[in-house]
Amino acid sequence: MQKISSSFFITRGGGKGRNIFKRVRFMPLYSFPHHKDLNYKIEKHDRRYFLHLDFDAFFAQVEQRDNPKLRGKPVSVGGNGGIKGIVMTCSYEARALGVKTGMSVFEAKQICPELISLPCYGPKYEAILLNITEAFIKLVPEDCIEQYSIDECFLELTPVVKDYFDAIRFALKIKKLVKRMENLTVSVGLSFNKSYAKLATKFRKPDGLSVIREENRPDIYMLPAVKLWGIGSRIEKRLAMLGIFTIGDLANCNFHAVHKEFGINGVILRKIARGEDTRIIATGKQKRIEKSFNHHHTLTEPIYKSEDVTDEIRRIGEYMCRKMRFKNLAGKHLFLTLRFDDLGFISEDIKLFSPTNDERDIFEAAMYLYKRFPEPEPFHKVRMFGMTIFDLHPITGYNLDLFRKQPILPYKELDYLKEKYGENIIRVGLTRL
Ligand code: DCP
Ligand code: CA
Ligand code: CA
Repeated sequence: MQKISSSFFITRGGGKGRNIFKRVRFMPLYSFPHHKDLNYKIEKHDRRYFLHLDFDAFFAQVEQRDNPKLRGKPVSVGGNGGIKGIVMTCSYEARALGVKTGMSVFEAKQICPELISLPCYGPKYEAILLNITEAFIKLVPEDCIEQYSIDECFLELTPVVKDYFDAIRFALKIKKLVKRMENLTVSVGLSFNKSYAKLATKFRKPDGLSVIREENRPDIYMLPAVKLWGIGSRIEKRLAMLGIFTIGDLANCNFHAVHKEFGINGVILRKIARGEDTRIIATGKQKRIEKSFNHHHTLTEPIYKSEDVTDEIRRIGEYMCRKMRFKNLAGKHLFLTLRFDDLGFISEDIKLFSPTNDERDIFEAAMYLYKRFPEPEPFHKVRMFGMTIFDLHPITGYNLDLFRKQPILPYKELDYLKEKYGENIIRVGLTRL
């Protein structure tokens, strides 16, 4: 099962409330379908059943659930609870009065003076989808569950249903289960591919259940193209310039015209419009592996003293290793880049014997590279430190090299502490044993 966590978006330091706000805002809510996820060996899915689930007015509904006084009232979530900030979402009562996601709270209050604006509490919302997807494991195989965003998931029902009637019964069961577990309503869409299922969810909200079957194609083709997954207002405008307004226009348009305008993404959009989305449930296993990680840090005051430079290299290495561990990857090819005040960028690289995400190895390799650079001096100080790691390998444990002489460190626990209390709470000593 693929799980999304926003913990990597937490900024270092800063007040608690700010972090919570950032955690949610920076979640990758809508990613463009990637062409590598499509299966080009088949033209379209045949007799497969995908269910898409999306919570109604998510953050607002949760707040109304937790405080009965807010029920039936126009409520918005986002901002600091006063008039500052942005409306991240609002209850259906507020929507009826003209409040919209993305407005400033100030603007929303002018349109709807009785609006109750609440601050956002990210961790509470994040836990909900995790809870219900855990429960789904009892109903469908684990690799049929994909968390897509903070309030959305896909389920493939093909292994557990035999036709649409069965699938609808199953969808109703899921809706009831969510209501019983979390006391929240969801809207669901059912179809033979993921994009059409996601499209169907929007048809009836709140608490809806909609189905798109093969024979509904003429109705789907009449809808505006912007309703499709991956099409936002900017792409909508560019499509309009090609004379494409509806899903049907996109489905029937000239292949080369969209390819010329959007490249491979145009081809994907056309396929999605035609109901030829051949993606399957994305589990952690099928996830594309990152090709490289890099991080650059520019100092406000350039440095030259050996201990300062060493400390900066060590810090950047620690950060890179934490990033790799978070993604369960280990790298083998390391680049160190420095920018000197007078010499410009200089880069050196080294290939390691085995992939690692242990900061002791990365620090040692980086220091070995650093010795190849001209030594920083008061008249040529270092302004920027950069590290890139290529040749990434997926790992299951933390240390791959069984013959290593150093003790294995509890990196999982260390990372947890850093995530919770900030980068500086704990550091690994680098003196070799
Ligand atoms: N969200 C956010 N920033 C955005 C959009 C949404 O922080 N730009 C948050 C608030 C939403 C949640 O993500 O409650 C889910 O987003 P949706 O787009 O699914 O919107 P809602 O669930 O609020 O409403 P709907 O009933 O239309 O799905
Ligand atoms: Ca939603
Ligand atoms: Ca959503």
